[in-house]
Amino acid sequence: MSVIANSVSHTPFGTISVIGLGYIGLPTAAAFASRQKKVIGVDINQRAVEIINRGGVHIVEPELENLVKKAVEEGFLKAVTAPEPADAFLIAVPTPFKDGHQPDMIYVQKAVTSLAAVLKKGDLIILESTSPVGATEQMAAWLADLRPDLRFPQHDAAAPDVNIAYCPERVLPGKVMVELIKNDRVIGGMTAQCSQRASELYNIFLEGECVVTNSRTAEMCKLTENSFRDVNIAFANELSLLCDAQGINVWELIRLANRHPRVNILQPGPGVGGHCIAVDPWFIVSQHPDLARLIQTAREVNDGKPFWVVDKVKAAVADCLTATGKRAAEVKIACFGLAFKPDIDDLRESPAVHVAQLIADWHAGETWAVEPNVDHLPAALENKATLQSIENALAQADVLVMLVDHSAFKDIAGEKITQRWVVDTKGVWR
Ligand code: SAJ
Repeated sequence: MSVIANSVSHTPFGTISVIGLGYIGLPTAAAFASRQKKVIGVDINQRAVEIINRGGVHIVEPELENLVKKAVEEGFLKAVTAPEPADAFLIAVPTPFKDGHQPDMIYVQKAVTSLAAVLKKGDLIILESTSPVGATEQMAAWLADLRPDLRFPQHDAAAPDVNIAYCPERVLPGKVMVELIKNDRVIGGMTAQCSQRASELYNIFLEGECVVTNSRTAEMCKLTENSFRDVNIAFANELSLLCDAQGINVWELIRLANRHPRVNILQPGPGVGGHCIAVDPWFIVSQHPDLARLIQTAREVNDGKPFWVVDKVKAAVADCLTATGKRAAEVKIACFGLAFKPDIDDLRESPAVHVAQLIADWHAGETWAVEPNVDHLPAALENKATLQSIENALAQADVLVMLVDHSAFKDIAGEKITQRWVVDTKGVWR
């Protein structure tokens, strides 16, 4: 491992192309454009391309809209639906998993196929999408098949026509524009020269360091970071089950244990969501199911948590029926929070939505969702639940289910919660 200083400078990159204008690609394109680089953003989503070319954004991320607007107005950023020639190509397309938790590299393959047509000698290609180990070598093999006229690093490490590197994104949704600039960057070139070139590219806007390794280590590094977090959250979630069985307050327990100088336990919740932490560990497991036992178990613990929460809700409702004499159809259950984590509006892959859906499918009465960050329900809850205000839920619901520790929920004063049946997965109203 070595660190490349920010001062390195060789042939400048005239035009930079970012393929995939989602949560990572668009902020990255905007970051280059903000440094007065000519940036071509590519996305197959025509609507997104039109919005960006009008200076708008199709995703919510603090500071992003202003940057995109300025970049488009000043002529540094344009969006298109098919690649055009450039000096560097960054691929930031989704890598979901398919059946059996196998990584699905189809979007990377499509991006590579489309850019191959405009590739020329001297270009740099960087894969940023979270990928299984070996994906960069696979990408280089696809390119060699598509462009037999060019020499790639696997053929000529000393002087390839095209440099290739894997450089994972590591930014936290909600803080992307800060972390993109400040975080250190792991640079996994197929050769030392590829790493050098990739570092030069990121140093256009990076304030963190470029830390150089090979492509396989860089691929594994990204998977490791998110698996580490998943395993640690699973530990907290497992503790919450154990504490419940023992009549112990898990949040107090964690607070106490964390007073130890070498213990730092994360927080339990209704499960793990988002598009990264609940997905990426499977990329390790799928390649080595026999070895990745802890990582797989952590996934199972976290994926099992929503079902445990629903069992708690069922028990609360049963108790409520006995105590009040109401029929199930008369009981209102209010789910507080639908986002995949606090203070964001992103409901995709959210354990809170999963819990609300399971409750709505089971419950004979009304299921209410309280989510101040959205103005309509996701498809999974359409015709099953209704969106309600905090006030209505507190005034009228029989059972409260706390799923996301949004600031607006943490601010609710204890005396306003008069319900006897509260299932609090975040320890906010304890
Ligand atoms: N969560 C808990 N307990 C905790 C922390 C988180 O239950 O103590 C839950 C959250 O509620 C959420 C899920 O975990 O449902 C994931 O949230 P997160 O904030 O841990 O992570 P993401 O998915 O927003 O972003 C992660 C980050 N990875 C790491 O922190 C190692 C980010 O740096 C990555 O760039 C991002 O994944 C990604 O794109 O891979």
